[in-house]
Amino acid sequence: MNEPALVVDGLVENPREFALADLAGLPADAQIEDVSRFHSKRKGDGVALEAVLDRVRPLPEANYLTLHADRDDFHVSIPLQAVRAEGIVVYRLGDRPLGVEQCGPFRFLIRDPAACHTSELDDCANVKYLSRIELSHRRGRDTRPRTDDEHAKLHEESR
Ligand SMILES: Nc1nc2c(c(=O)[nH]1)N[C@H]1C(S)=C(S)[C@@H](COP(=O)(O)O)O[C@H]1N2
Ligand SMILES: [Mo]
Repeated sequence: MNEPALVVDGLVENPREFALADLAGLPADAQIEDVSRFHSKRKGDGVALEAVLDRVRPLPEANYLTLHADRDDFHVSIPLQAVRAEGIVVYRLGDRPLGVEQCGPFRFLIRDPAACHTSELDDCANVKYLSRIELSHRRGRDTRPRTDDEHAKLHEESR
């Protein structure tokens, strides 16, 4: 089986993929151990989004960051400036990649998310099964549910 890797591309100087060892090799001060400290239901270790962005170097015209989950075709697009310091990429549980049970191989988390559909940085932006982060000039695809009804439907489907 191929090792999972997170693609980071679009309006960046250095588009690339990050496997577990690449993320684990980012600076110690960017590592966020044990995300269950933020939310008891979420497990594993992560790294600050900012450290990932430092490696790919967004171009000055990059205004939006889009989180893609190919597995279930879920997408979230947020203004780059709003998310840059708030995002965490969870990438391992112990010394193994996150499994699908942990919403892996990568899970995006916002440090302090607002309630669903109340802000750009809401719970809905905590993208599971993250496969790609794309930088762009204009807002990218965003399939977040916008109403309580849409939420109810989405949670029904993912059961
Ligand atoms: N890939 C993917 N990520 C997703 C969703 C989804 O349907 N697919 N739902 C979002 C919504 S609407 C919410 S509120 C949170 C719920 O995260 P939790 O199950 O960890 O509480 O995940 C978000 N991330
Ligand atoms: Mo949500």
